[in-house]
Amino acid sequence: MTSGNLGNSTSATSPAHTAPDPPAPVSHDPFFRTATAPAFTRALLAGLAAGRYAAVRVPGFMAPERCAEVLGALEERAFDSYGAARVQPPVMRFGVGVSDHMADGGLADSYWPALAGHHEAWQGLGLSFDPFLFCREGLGAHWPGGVAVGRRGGRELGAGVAREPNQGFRVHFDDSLREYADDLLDVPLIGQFAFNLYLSVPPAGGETVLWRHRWQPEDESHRLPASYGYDEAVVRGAESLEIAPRAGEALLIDPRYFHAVRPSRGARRIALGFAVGIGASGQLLTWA
Ligand SMILES: O=C(O)CCC(=O)C(=O)O
Ligand SMILES: [Fe+2]
Repeated sequence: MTSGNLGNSTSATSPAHTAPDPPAPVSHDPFFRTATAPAFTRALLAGLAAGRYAAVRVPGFMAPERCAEVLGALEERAFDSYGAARVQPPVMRFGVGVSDHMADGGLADSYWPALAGHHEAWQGLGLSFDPFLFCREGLGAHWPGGVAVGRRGGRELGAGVAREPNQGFRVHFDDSLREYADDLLDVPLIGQFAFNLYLSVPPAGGETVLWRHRWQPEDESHRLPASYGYDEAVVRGAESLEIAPRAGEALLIDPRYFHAVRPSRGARRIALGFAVGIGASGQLLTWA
């Protein structure tokens, strides 16, 4: 600390020499940052799991022609919305995820027939490739343990959904350890990520924001009634970083940091998404 102008009588008497207020103290965690790379390397995945980064971006993860094929097929279809009681403002989605089938700290039986319908709907798009398999392969290409879709009771969970949060996602965090009473997957997890591949992004808005704050019990006073989300006051004062995703980009975040998506303006914001765990087996496991 320096004492600045203390003892400098000139600046005290002459407005012309008045120094501006010193900037507010800036505190920055050098590990609360984004890495941008051409691929999800072993070092980046390990670094994200270990807390060396908050997010990893891979621009151009999916080629424009492939994005256009998936997007063109999805744009023709009607999207569902997440359960309206829990997800306000509404988020549209194509496909089935576990979050609408939670019961008593576990996964409701209703998930499985819904997942059969999900497979039919995705098959019905008539795509020339499986976009979730493509994403998994790119995600796990350099990971020694490889990648697979997670299982529960021996049954394969859903591989992913297309999500369209045009009005944004509220401030929330994702942590399957806290959401489910027991392990969601047959293999216990030692780390968690959230994966998104952006097919279409708006010209304005649609940013993903992360805050350097993880859930603590006091945060429940900020929880919005019956919602998945929290009042933004829960992250007040926390360091944040904002990511404006590009079409074709893959983003992997540590979803235990509180995060949100800002409302989009001017175009649909459609992303393929799934949860990723690092299994105690060493394999990456995905689910939706
Ligand atoms: O769409 C995004 O950028 C992030 C969505 C989200 O909340 C998540 O993937 O956990
Ligand atoms: Fe999330």
